[in-house]
Amino acid sequence: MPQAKPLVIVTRKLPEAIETRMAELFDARLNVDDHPFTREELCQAVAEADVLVPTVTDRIDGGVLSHCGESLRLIANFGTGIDHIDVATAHQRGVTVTNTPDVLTEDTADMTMAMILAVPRRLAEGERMVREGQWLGWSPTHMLGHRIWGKRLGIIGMGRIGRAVARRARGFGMTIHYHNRRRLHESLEQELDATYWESLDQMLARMDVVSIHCPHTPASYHLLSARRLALLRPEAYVVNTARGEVIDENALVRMLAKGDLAGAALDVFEYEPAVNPKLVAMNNVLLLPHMGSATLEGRIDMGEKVLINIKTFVDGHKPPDRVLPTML
Ligand code: 8YV
Repeated sequence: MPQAKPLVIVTRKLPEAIETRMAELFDARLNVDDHPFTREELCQAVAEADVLVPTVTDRIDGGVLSHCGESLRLIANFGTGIDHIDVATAHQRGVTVTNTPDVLTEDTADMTMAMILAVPRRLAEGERMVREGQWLGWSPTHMLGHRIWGKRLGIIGMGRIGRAVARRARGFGMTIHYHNRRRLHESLEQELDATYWESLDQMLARMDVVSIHCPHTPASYHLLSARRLALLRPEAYVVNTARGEVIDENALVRMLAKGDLAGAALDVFEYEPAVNPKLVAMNNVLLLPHMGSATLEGRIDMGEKVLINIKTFVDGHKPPDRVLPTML
């Protein structure tokens, strides 16, 4: 007798090709209208599913996991960051967790590079001016920004994305500095031409641009605290494509408002999708709606990773992208 297909509950709308494959392989319950799951829906999903496919918009904490049914064995996250999932509790309950690393590295690095350029060169500001009919013509002193080449880029978190940003930024003539939990192997450091700073504080005080690429964990929550932000030079820019929680956003807003920082480019926010209205009113800030990895190709690659993780698991093998509590 053929075994019943596992019930896979997907919390958000995925690219069509992925949904089609999902429905062929599994008993897939898809989110046709793409509404973000309520907490109640999430609790119900973990109670019913064999496999749950959540995204960054689903907070799967201990409370949600306490509703886990007997059948839930795998949480195959559609995304790399897993700070929205209580991985330790999932493991205690015998639930495997996987994510989708690697495939969004280059897209996120491209977006970061665009953001590093955008604020110092005033791209969004200039575009708004033209669109609003405010451009009165060229002048030698009009819309002067700051050059990026020759400047120091400080990367916080030199993992896959941090390194991909370093490679790009070198091509733009920036010098690369980094702070990481562990120093890179000498050969990799040489290849990236990157200077390691054991002390984050000391690095911050000397950078022109600081870009965040570490995951959000209890240890990195408010890593850029008010005290650390105050170490930055007033000419410095902050770029964040990682997680909003890594920066004390209120402290950042206060510094920008006082002119203690040159600007910021933010793709993620501490309370997203809510954005501090004070940021919205600032011209020297680029605000993006968590779109760092948002390419169609990348989303398909991520979906394929999710499919492989589920299929491998269902076939009784270890899925390739397991996230272990010890990795966090
Ligand atoms: C994804 C991300 O778009 O993968 C991540 O961790 O932050 C994003 O780039 C999102 O997580 C999809 O769930």
